[in-house]
Amino acid sequence: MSGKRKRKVRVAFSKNRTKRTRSQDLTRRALRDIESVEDLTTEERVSGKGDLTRRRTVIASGDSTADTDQPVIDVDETECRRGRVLYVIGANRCRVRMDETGEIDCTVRRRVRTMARDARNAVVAGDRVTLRIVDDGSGVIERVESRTTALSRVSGRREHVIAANVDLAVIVVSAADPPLKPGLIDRFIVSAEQGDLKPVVCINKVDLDDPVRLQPIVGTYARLGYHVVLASAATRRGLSRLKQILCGRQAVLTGQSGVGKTSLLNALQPELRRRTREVSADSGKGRHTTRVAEMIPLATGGAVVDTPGIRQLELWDVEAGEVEAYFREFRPFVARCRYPSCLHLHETECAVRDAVRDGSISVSRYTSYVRIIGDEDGATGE
Ligand SMILES: Nc1nc2c(ncn2[C@@H]2O[C@H](COP(=O)(O)OP(=O)(O)O)[C@@H](O)[C@H]2O)c(=O)[nH]1
Ligand SMILES: [Mg+2]
Ligand SMILES: [Zn+2]
Repeated sequence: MSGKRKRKVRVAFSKNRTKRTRSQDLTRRALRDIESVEDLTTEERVSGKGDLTRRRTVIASGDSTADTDQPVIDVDETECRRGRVLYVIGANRCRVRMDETGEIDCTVRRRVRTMARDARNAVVAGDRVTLRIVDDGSGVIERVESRTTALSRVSGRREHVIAANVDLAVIVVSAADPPLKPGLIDRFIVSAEQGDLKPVVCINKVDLDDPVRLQPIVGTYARLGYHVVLASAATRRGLSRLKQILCGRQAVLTGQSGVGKTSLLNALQPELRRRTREVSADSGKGRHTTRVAEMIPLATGGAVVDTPGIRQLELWDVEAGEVEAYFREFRPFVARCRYPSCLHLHETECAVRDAVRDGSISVSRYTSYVRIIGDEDGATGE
């Protein structure tokens, strides 16, 4: 929870440099004298963002709550109920689970939408809301409470909040199909840390690979202090551990599409029977996948938000100098760099790069760091 944290102010700035080359250069230069770096260009696809007007986050001084975008609206509480948004239906409607009992379809009152930073996403899964029940039995959302945490990504040029008020981000990847990319785990970790969520790494589909091969990756994240779960929705391996981690918590399952997020939820709570990517047996066609983020209350207490796949994760507004903060193992070293503003790329007397050389920081983590900084300089990788 982040009652107090620095306030982020977003400012637009335009860029029309040729960044692709620059960012690749940057990566190469930074990694040149560090051993055992594989060919960077084949390991991950990098795609340009184009010449956009982009936005940057400026950390402003002073304390504030995580969400400063929702001004307080005065509502006559006596005729209102409180609830939690389960999922959004189109532009202006959502399904809400009320605190006392029952679920209800709601519309979002216009003034709530106009006051939200992003009117298209005035409410998201996990939002706590105050609503009034109207004559036809449906609800009208009168107020959205400040978000304590928010997992976001970029959609087009805009911030898209995926889930609010959750404290764990279970980053689901698969051992195979789609293949495991550590760089992607690191990106999801950054976006979780940025939204004040605690990351958990879950490697699913371990039935498709030799778990011994996964040990180095498990080691990397376990050493950082993150929970790592080897799981299989198919064989139920790791499910009791996952259940334990989720029990009583507010979590979001995040990760690429097809890694088995929905399958894991179904395996944890079979009565859900949520649709996965399987081809439907009767029609033999139609691929059903998770289309919207949906909060699902767990029988064990707590709730999990299942999210649609993210094909290309775009980080929301991370400033280059801010990235090091989300690589927790860098922290002991950054203070020892010669330059206070060191980005640990090609500055001299950089303690972070020394730590990579002597093995205290893993090359794969450092590579992810350099790529993320490179993206801020223009390009976005998957
Ligand atoms: N072999 C294997 N396949 C799995 C496992 N978990 C999910 N799948 C398959 O992976 C595909 C995608 O699963 P789905 O749950 O829709 O992924 P999501 O997009 O992350 O929600 C489906 O065909 C699942 O049957 C697993 O543990 N092992
Ligand atoms: Mg799904
Ligand atoms: Zn440095």
